[in-house]
Amino acid sequence: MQNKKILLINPWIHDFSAYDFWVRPLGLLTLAALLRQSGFKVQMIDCLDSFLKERVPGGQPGTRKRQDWGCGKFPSEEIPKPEALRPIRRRYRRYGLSPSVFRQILQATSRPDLVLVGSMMTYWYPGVVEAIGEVRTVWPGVTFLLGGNYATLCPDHARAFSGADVVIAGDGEFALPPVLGDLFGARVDFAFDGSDLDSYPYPALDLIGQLDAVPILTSRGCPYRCSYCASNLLNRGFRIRDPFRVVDEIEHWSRTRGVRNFAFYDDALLVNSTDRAAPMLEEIIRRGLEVNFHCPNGLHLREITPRLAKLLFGAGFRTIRFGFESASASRQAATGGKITTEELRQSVAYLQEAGYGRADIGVYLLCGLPGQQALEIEAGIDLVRGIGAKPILAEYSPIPGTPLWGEALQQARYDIGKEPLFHNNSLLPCLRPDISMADFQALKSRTRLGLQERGSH
Ligand code: B12
Ligand code: SF4
Repeated sequence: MQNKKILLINPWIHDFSAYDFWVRPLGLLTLAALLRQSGFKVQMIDCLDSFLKERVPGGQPGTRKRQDWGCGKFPSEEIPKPEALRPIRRRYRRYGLSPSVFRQILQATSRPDLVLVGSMMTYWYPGVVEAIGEVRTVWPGVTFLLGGNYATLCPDHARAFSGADVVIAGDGEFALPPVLGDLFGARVDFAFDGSDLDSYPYPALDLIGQLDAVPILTSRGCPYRCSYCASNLLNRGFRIRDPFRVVDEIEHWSRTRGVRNFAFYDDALLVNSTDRAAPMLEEIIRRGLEVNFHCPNGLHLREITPRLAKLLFGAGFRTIRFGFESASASRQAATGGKITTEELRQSVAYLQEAGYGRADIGVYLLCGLPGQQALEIEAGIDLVRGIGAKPILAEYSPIPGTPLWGEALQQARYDIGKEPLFHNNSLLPCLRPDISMADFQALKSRTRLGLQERGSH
């Protein structure tokens, strides 16, 4: 496969709002590393790379605003809403590179033998459609393979509307070799052991511009089965890495590329912490790695002990977010039992003792679940504030195939079964009809009462 060129594309986000909370195309970068190991020539265009514009010949520095911690605003421009979203009275935007810069990059790139397109949120598929359309205009006849979360969770929709030639569900490292073998008429093997995450190469981060933050995984999947979550549909069970190998990777990016900010993408970073997170944190401290860690995904509060809290603080975990979701005991039990209110109180107390302040301890509360009353959300906000943490409302995005999907389908205000655009969390598609948008805004304001905002969220 020495001569075969593969272009990987991370498409734009089309949405009402988007913020770069360390958003990097980790799945595509992992596939790029495996492809390169097998002898393919790989190139990548990350439409969300805020620094890419400067790499275009004659390109000007972007107007992006970055924070010190490697997150910040995406460049964006207002675009017309897709037909289905016309009645929504909010502005719609394309986040990422301008299409003219994208075309310039394509023109400076030699024609690939194959294009791999990734996808993240199901409701971001218009960015996929646009990217495929743009590339087809430049290279008619080139073959497109589409994978990622949208392709996995909405395969029929993706086949009908994305414009890709082949739609591939699931982890690309397992699915791609036979497809590439058929396309190129030769056997393709990726050099990794699917049961051992440490046998994967590091993601090909050299393919994206300036590395102001690096995404890190210590595991794939999650042992829990919460009814609103797709983790189980997207992963082959719960697989974990050796904690010392994770620290090797952090040290590698820190020493070779000067990276100071790392974002954990795990679904279950703290699960089985005695064997995983605790030794990893001790090793980070022992090696004297002076870097910042961020956890935009909810961590498991149940795992926090006084020792683990001190280790998190000592190792440089700056952005910590926890999944609590609801103060209702019946909701906690019905959705999967990952946490109780007593465990929340106890864990927050340990985090405070370790040195974290109220604004540092972000606690996610799901809102807009099917049938959920405003009182339940309000009680969650008051509880989290009352124990000295920061409540963060996480709007529920209904996901096909999850246990809660049936209820969501019945109660949604939009046709979520037909149109993935309506999965958008910011539409609050399953919000009860007796909760108005004004009520919801009032709940949002309640989360901020008495809180001096600090940090990245
Ligand atoms: C990290 C993460 C984030 C990060 C950003 C990540 C990013 N790069 O954009 C942050 C924290 C910002 C985030 C935010 C949110 N997220 Co999120 N997130 C994830 C998470 C945990 C991991 C994604 C990841 O990088 N995995 C690791 C890499 C290695 O895997 P991967 O990208 O899937 O790639 C593999 C395959 O997909 C495939 N593949 C990928 N591309 C391609 C291409 C080809 C051609 C092929 C063949 C294969 C292939 O192979 C890859 C390697 O195995 C997923 C859950 C999950 N486990 O996937 C949720 C998930 C995607 N998020 C979800 C949700 C709900 C949200 C929020 C709405 C939460 C909220 N209520 O606020 C917000 C929305 C953000 C917004 N609107 O701006 C949902 C999806 C919802 C939907 N309708 O699509 C998920 C599935 C979690 C869930 N609850 O079930 N998220
Ligand atoms: S604990 Fe988190 S990642 Fe695991 S199933 Fe529940 S919501 Fe998903």
